[in-house]
Amino acid sequence: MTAAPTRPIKLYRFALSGHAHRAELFLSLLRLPFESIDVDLTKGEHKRPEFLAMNPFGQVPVIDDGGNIVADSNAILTYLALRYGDASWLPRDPLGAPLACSAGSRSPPVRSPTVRHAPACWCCSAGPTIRPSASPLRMRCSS
Ligand SMILES: N[C@@H](CCC(=O)N[C@@H](CS)C(=O)NCC(=O)O)C(=O)O
Repeated sequence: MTAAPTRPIKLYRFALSGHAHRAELFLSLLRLPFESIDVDLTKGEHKRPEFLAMNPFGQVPVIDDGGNIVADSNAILTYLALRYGDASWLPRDPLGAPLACSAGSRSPPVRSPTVRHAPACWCCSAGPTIRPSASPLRMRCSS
């Protein structure tokens, strides 16, 4: 665990991205200085070479912490927890750590023919009954 960064962490995000919200929330919970950089998915900014250099998958969120580039919300949470958080955020033992990490990938525990799962991310779906592939923005969300 190290002290808070002297330079703000850059968070590349899209305002409607739930995956980016995860990263933003955790940065706030850890009270880390950060600046948000909007990547407009509707304009394809996430597929530009400079963004693909940070994340070849062309997806938000991505963080840049003093030159450490981390993409993928679960990876970002793990990085931040290990670097700036104590063990209450992420256990340091071999079984506890992966258990906490996998919690970020799990489906909600609601299973019912009438209650549909919320999509992993609202920015890529017009509603809980519409699959992300049917998104009017033609974007993809993965867990
Ligand atoms: N596994 C990734 C998924 C990220 C993701 O699906 N991001 C969406 C926005 S919520 C995105 O950038 N979609 C654009 C695309 O795939 O073209 C994570 O957890 O960060």
